[in-house]
Amino acid sequence: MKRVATIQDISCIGKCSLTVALPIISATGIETAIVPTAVLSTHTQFKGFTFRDLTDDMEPIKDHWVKEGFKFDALYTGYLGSLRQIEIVKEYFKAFAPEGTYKIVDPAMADNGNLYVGFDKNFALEMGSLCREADIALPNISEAAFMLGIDYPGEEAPEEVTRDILKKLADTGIKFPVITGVTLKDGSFGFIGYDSAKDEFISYGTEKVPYKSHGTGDVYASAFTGSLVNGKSIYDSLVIAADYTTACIRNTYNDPDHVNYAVNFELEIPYLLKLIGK
Ligand code: PXL
Repeated sequence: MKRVATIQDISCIGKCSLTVALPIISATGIETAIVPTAVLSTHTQFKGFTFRDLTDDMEPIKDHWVKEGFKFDALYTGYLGSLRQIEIVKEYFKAFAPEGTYKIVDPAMADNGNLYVGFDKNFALEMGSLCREADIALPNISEAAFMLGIDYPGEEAPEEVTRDILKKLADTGIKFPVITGVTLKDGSFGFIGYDSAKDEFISYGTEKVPYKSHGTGDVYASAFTGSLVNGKSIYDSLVIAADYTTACIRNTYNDPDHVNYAVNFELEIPYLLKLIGK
């Protein structure tokens, strides 16, 4: 069985980070090891959330895993709570990601042009340094702009602007940046990526649902990881993740009882498995 380790927080209510990554990646038939970086009562879009920092546990967990000789097919990181956690994740990469182990970084830290509560511009630049160590980095357009220290170009930035940002990310040393949640020229919704090794842009769009929610980046990155580790190509995995995430958004949009803090990712897991061919 394949094994992934994912490093991010537990938001007890919020359907994001580990409470999304664990069920989605496990459902695709992959053992999913977790490193919880913090425990929050809710994600940070709620007011008054509690936050228990688990940074001090991260290195002992790594050291124990090294002693036990655990191996991973991919390391996938999402929301990280501090600069020190970014540095510790780099140690995980050194310890567990030899050639052949995918390093997937979702620099989950901003949306709609705003950094999440608790982050500053310096943190965003440091996230850039983690993305430089990744095989694939999956920022949204806000995160991409913050990592470059440039003005936010808006959710519906023209494709040329997004491509320019991707090139700039590659110029900083990020090998394969993929900006998710973009609206393409034809009005469809998906991703644009830039493979610097091939000097090639890739993109894909699917039907746009007029609904915006939290946690969709986490759903996307988790489905991407599950698909990639199941042997799909990078491009096919990006497409599968786009189709699945859109289905989750559509499901939520059509559900009169939906919550306003996350998407109905659970109800579309059978569709994800179908896309992966499971
Ligand atoms: O979905 C990203 C995310 C992950 N973890 C925490 C968050 C958010 C977004 O707000 O607050 C704690």
